[in-house]
Amino acid sequence: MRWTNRPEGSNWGDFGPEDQIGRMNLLTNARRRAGAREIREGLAFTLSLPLDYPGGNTLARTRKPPRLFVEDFVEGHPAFNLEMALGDVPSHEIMCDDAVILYTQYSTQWDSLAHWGQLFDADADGIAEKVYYNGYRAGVHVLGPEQGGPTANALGIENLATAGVQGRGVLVSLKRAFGTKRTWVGYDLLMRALDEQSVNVQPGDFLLLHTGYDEALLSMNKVPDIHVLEKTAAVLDGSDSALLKWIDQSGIVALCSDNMAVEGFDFSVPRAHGQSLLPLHELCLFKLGIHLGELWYLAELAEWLAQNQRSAFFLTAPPLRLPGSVGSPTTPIATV
Ligand code: UVW
Repeated sequence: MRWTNRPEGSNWGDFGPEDQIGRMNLLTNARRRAGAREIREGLAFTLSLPLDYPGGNTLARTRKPPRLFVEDFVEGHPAFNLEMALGDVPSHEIMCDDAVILYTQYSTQWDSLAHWGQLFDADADGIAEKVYYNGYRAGVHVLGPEQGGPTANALGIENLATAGVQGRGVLVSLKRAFGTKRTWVGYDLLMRALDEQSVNVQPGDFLLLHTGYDEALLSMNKVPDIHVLEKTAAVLDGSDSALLKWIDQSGIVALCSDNMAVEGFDFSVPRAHGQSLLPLHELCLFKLGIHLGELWYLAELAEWLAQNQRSAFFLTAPPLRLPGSVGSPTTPIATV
């Protein structure tokens, strides 16, 4: 057993001692079939930004735009627009190959359960250690450069990739409910928006929040203005315990949004020692194994759903099956 103590309010062990996908275990065959029944028109929406958005790295210093490059096919001959030949005999064919340096959490992405952990005394020895969901440990399972990493040998994003990420999605438009100014949405406001838009959230659902942040970001043409964006669009208020309780009890398998972190954060506000910086991350990724999707492009889907008085659809959103990675780009598709 990796842990003796489990965090208060966590579900560690409930899906088995070796579980690495958390609430995604609730995505059963029956729930996938229920999701597929939401397809009425066959119309599909791509829910990814172009992966070179937001642009630059001012929004998150450690996350940079993708960089494409090419290797030489033979020395001095890059494998791009390359005329092919077999030995000395030219053919009429040309070819391109490429490669990319991809910061996995730069743009439209999934956070894996190894993205956010905590100093917590899981082994009950009186000393807090660095642990992630279900007691997987930093330095033992999630390895930093000093241990030969970076690699998440447990909880890596490949676990989500093999979980069959298809099911019933529901979208609530926080933009429609609260406009495009920064609004901190706790339990009461979220319930109001769900109610006004007749969104029926069921266990096993993917809950998508459209805030309008995606449109603001796209309008900035890859030169994002962080000061404007900090005041733009709704964010969930992770400090609201009633909201956290509802997320737990709702049975959702994932929470996805068009903004940076689903929840709001303001690191300029002083905090008490040990107080969580991102309480919704703590609840979802560390305690319950609810995956977070961020920077999704939801504007067109939100618009169509509003015009058609609908909120549910079939969602397909696998990450890359990239062993050891703590996040991944995704190109989700909603079919209505
Ligand atoms: C943070 O570090 C805030 O991460 P993310 O928004 O990708 O969850």
